[in-house]
Amino acid sequence: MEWFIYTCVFAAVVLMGFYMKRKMRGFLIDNRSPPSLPSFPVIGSLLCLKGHSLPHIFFQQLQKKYGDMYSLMMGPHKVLIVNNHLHAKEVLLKKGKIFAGRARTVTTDILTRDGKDIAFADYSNTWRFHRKIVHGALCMFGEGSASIEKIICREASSLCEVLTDLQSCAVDLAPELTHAVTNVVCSLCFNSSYKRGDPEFEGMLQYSQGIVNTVAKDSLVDIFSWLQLFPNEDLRILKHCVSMRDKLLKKKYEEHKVDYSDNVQRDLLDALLRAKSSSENNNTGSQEIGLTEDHLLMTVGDIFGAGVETTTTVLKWSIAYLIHHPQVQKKIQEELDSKIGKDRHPLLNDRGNLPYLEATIREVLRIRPVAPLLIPHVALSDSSIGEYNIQKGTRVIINLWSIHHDEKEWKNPDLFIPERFLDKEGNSASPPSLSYLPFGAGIRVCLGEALAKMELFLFLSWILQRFTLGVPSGQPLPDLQGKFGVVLQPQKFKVEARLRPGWEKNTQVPQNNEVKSD
Ligand code: STR
Repeated sequence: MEWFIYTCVFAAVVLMGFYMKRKMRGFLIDNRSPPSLPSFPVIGSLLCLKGHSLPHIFFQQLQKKYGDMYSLMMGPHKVLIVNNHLHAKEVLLKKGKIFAGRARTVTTDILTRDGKDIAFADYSNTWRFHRKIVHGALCMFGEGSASIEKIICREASSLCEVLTDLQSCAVDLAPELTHAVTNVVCSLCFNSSYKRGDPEFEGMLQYSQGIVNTVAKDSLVDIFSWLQLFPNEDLRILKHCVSMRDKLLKKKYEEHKVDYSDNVQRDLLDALLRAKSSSENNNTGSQEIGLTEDHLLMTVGDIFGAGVETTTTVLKWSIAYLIHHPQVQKKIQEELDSKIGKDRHPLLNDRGNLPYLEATIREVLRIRPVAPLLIPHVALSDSSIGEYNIQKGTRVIINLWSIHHDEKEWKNPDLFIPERFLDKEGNSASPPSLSYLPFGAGIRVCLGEALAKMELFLFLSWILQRFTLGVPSGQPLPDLQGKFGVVLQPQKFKVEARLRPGWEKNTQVPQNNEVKSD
């Protein structure tokens, strides 16, 4: 009998042990993984996402049910959505290196020759090396540099000339804005610029839009790569646009190689060629470190594409919001009139004196972030975010939209209020919330931040010094929702630019700070 009791107790202990172990494992794993959307074999959570054309807004809404951080399955890929700025900073800053990876997808592989660029390439030594060179080259032309200011002012001046000619017509400003911004980036990358109507420029406009419409927007083919085996209209467009871009890049590259000299650095492409030639001379082996022709072309392509698409998009959003808020436009103009007047054009030095314009730019970047979901990061090893464990290989989407529209952080986040970036006296103040990352953060932070800020300030100040922008009669106000893609673009809209009183005759660059000479 005794042995029977001992056996029963022993069995009970063993069973209890198993039970506890399972419980504990459940606790350790389940309670430390983020809440998850329902998921089915093969398709994962795709049924839940179906029918939502603005994923940043849908992901923001899902917070109500799942909390700030939750996971879902995009087909076979585990994806974590981060909607809160503290978690976002843990990913981008505190654990920046761990989350510095990028996923390879069909569309970005086509665009970047299998990840030989900077924005979409996975974390590697080559990537770090490239980024360093480009960063150095951009700094050279960067803040405080007179040459970049001159280039932007030259383009702002011809943009204002064109606007004068188009005065009082209902025009889509997008091609003109793109032209001006393209010429700035073109000067920086290739030391060249385009005349209006240049067929090469027209071709560029076309291919760039084609790329934005088809690349990296979590289309099905990026989730299930085998779908590329079937006919796919988006992939056909993307390949066509990429081949147009490649022709242009190759032409610039060949031209630069012909008159390259170690002693002169005219532009970004020269800086890259110099890095390639010095690593070859030092026998570092440009192949190993990754300075192949492909890498140089893809890197320049990135900077060129990013430089054009992002700044043009923010200028379009700025104009859309200024048209919706004429009182904001008026305040900027009053500030420009009192701090600059009509006898000279705006300069970078004026930035500190025009806090209302600066606040408006910050507010535009908050309310309509260029890349509302950034570019997804990938965990390079097992790690954690907040209280949750995150497995290696998880794709991490930072929802900048939620971060910039967080009601706990921003009062009336959906309203356009530049004053939130000013103190009571109307001077520039640090952002009222830390929930603000328009250029991302950490080791993949936007390389063009300084350049973008210079361009936005100069273009907008030049335009608003001379013109008042409004809706042409009979036209609707611009739509403010946007089309989701690798950048969040506004829908096309028409604008009427009217010269302000006092500018009717002397519309061009004032005499005392001529910028047309190079
Ligand atoms: C725009 C179109 C093009 O011709 C080339 C590129 C490559 C770089 C991309 C760019 C695109 C869109 C904006 C991106 C940029 C890299 C960084 C930037 C995605 C697709 C942002 O993160 C907003």
